Amino acid sequence: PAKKPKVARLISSTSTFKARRIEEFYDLRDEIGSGTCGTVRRAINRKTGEMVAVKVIAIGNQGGLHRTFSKISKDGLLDPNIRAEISILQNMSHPYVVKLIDHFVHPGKAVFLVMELMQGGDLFDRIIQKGCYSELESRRIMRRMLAAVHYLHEDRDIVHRDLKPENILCVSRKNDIEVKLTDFGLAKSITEDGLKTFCGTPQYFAPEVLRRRNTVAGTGRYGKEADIWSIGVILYILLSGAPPFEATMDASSSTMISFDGHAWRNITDDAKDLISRMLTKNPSQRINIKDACSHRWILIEDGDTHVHPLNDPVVLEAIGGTQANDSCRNGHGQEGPQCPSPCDPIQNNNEIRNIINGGQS
Ligand code: 3AM
Repeated sequence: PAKKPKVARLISSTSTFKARRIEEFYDLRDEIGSGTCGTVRRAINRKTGEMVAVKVIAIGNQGGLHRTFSKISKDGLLDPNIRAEISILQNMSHPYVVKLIDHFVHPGKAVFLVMELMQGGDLFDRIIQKGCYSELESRRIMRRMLAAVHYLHEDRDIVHRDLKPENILCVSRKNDIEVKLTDFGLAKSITEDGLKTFCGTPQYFAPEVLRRRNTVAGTGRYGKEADIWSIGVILYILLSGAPPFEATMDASSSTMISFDGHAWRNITDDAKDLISRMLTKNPSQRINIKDACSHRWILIEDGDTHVHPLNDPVVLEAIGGTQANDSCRNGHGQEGPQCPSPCDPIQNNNEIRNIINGGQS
């Protein structure tokens, strides 16, 4: 009998990956956007009509996708990193984490991650459009992101390692608050020793991550605390429309954070206290995720119906099935109050984009 080709034998030997063709199950449509990991396209489930987003990670130099090929070799074998990303996503179930619905491997060509469709674009673009968020809105976004990170850190022992506004997606165009975390391309299960690989986006790097990079032998380690630092940077940007540190790689290890600018005039001390605790340089003194979720600024009663991370897991599971659509499930159809600190979006735009991107695409 004819021997099965080597590649097919190896692919089918990894139970996680199915050699099914995506076209049989999904009608691939227009491109939504592109990132460092390839393109994201809209698609429709042929059976149910459900609209989804499909992240296409190409192998080889096809269709203008040139960037991620090192992840999969040309003979179609999956790189352990991408295998790890899929495995992390497959086991993820949380109302504030973008859901992986399915995945397809086309040996030698591409990997397709079928994801829950987020209709509202990313938080980065929202910040650029709005200039900055009001304190009420920022708190509501933070609650959701802290709940997602609480799930990663406490329930799954995973560090995201690339928390930034580009990886926070909005459920709908009409709503500024309902957000979910995505892109686990750099996420890792934490070991007792802590993580050693240097990765992420410079603007959001914690000092201990920078220190590790600057050590020749790379002996430094970093863990969950680095994610908290990144959230602190995001909160600072939400409230002020500007980043806390210069884009240079060493800024966060040498500069004190300042709340001096005009934008901070009307921000409460509680908000500043949480930011200071998140942006504490010594990781062992930095606030942890549990305490951040229970910080008094986060717990202020403001009518938000957000799912608290310490709620019953059964409640979380029930709400986790909610699909993205144009009407907010929490009744936040209306925009929150306007930003109390008058910031000038046009003046800030280019500067923010440059600084946030930290010189990276
Ligand atoms: O290229 P832009 O920034 O417009 O918002 C994400 C980004 O768009 C979008 O794809 C681009 C590359 O990451 N994106 C990622 N995941 C998505 C999803 N699940 C998504 N859009 C909708 N649903």
